[in-house]
Amino acid sequence: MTLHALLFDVDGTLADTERDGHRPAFNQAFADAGLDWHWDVALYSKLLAVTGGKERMKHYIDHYRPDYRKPDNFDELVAELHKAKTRIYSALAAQGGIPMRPGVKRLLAEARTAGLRLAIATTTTPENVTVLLEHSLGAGTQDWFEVIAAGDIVPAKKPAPDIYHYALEKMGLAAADCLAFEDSENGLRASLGAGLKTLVTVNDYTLDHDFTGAAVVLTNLGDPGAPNRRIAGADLGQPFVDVAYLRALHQL
Ligand code: XBP
Ligand code: MG
Repeated sequence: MTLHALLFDVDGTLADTERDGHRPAFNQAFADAGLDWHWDVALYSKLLAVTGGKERMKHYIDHYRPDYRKPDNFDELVAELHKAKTRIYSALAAQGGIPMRPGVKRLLAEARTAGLRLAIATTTTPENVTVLLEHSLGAGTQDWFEVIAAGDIVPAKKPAPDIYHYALEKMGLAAADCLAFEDSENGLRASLGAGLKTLVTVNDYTLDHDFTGAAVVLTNLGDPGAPNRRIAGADLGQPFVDVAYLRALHQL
């Protein structure tokens, strides 16, 4: 079995986008529209159970706002709010305000040098990904990824495996040739559902998620001078993730 490709989730995996990117962007869009909807850090943690921004807004209204009377054009309102939220998020990301997580840039660069193919599989809107890569990973880095599978390109978002199936099909690769990188339970269900061995790096929002089935669960990718911590799964005896580590993990 040879490792050919790495498939990355974006939100929470490449960068901590949720708390300081998506969440304030939603709140700004709500305020601009004159709505009294507001998602604090604790509430957003619960709302993250639902992937997809439009789906999340509908879930919020259905489960947390029994007082809110939906207008006839509620779906259109949600779509408009989501467009506004995407503009606000993109502007934030374009200021370089959302840095990559530890080890991400190094590992991506090393993987490219080693000839590994790279792809993205995320539920977020495509524009959010390209702006984030361009401004936080570096100019031209979206070309590092031969497939950017994102958003509504498949009808069923994570935890459905569809976005991973889509990326694998576009690359012409079998799941067994690849590794996936995720940060959340929904993401892991999606990658495992597509048959992908998965490395999880947790963040504040996902620390207590159920990561049963992950090959390894780490605090972050780590760097040679900044070790990570292994929370569960395979012990490869190295406190940072590099290509040799990934090849060994893939063999297990
Ligand atoms: C990410 C999501 C996305 C973002 C918001 O999940 O669920 O919905 O929170 O982006 P994952 P949009 O990391 O598992 O892909 O508002 O563009 O949907
Ligand atoms: Mg994620």
